[in-house]
Amino acid sequence: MVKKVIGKFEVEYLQVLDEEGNADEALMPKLTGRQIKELYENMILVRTFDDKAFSMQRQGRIGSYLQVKGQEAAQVGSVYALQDKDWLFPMYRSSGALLARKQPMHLLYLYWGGDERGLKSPENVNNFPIAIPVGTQIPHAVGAAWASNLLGKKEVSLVFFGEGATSKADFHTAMNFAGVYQVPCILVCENNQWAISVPRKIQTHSETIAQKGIAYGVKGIQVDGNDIFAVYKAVKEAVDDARAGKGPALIECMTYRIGDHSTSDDAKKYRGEKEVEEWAKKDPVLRLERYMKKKKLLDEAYKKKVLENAKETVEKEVKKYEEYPAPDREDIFKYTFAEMPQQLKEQFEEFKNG
Ligand SMILES: Cc1ncc(C[n+]2csc(CCOP(=O)(O)OP(=O)(O)O)c2C)c(N)n1
Repeated sequence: MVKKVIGKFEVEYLQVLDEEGNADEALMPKLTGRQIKELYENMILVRTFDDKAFSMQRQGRIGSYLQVKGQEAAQVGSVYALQDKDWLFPMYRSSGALLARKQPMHLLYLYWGGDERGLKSPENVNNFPIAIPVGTQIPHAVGAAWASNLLGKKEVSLVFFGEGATSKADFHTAMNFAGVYQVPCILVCENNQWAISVPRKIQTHSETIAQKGIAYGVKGIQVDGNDIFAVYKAVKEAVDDARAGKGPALIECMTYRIGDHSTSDDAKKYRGEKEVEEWAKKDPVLRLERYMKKKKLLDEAYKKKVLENAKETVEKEVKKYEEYPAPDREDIFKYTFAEMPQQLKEQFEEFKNG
């Protein structure tokens, strides 16, 4: 691992793949050719899902949507290090992580179509619902990790948040708790350089997010977040350590939000196109393709097939979403309280009698 002094503090920095797709073999995580292809296929599926979601929002077929574009490596690489029994705490930009973590695609479209049933986790995997309030998922994840320790389970929590969220009390409370109780929680910051229109430079006076770990006695590392091998390696080591009782880790993935903040935003109003173009050259999908080409893991026919398969899956899942039965209107009465209060019972009776 390279120690890099960034500003006043020394933090570890990890990059395995350079921008041309050359790997530092000494740092390369243990992955078979099949696993590398699986990571690639997952990233293409996420991007295809994401592009479709964006265009469906423009067509009025889903509601507001927050694009993943540019952050696929940070999300897919991180969750690849988890076991199904581990706990994932996603934020609103974590559609890629959820897809890679077996959340059925049509359910994700359902959620973005405004139907909360889309967030129900499949039975065999522990996905928490998406948090829309900035940062509130961080103490939840740390709390779940604490519970795992108290129950003597070897389950790890992993939580995603942006660099903007690290300015919130939720982050600091969670970091302190994680450090004091040495909980098995991996805190993954997707530093995509912008919190809506607030650039990282004025978000925090810290040169890195990783150094914020120092104050709490939590291991902090910065990785090239557009390098899927660096992300996977750092998270896998942190997950293994956490599972072995060695406590939490803060992992800062340096990445970039290629799209607008959300479908209600226009980033051209506050950031230059040159910056976006520069980051587009660091595209995580492009970088992995370059590596795979060099290793003879990818040729044009395979690439075409992967994209075709992804498009076919997305179209099938969109159809499933659009044909999904509407929720029962009685559910609004049934699922708000564990037990209906008297007043609601009366309203429910009135509702049933039309
Ligand atoms: C508690 C709370 N305050 C404000 C907002 C409005 N808001 C939505 S996203 C966002 C910026 C968050 O930026 P960052 O944490 O860097 O994540 P990113 O959106 O870049 O992935 C804000 C202020 C919110 N959703 N929740």
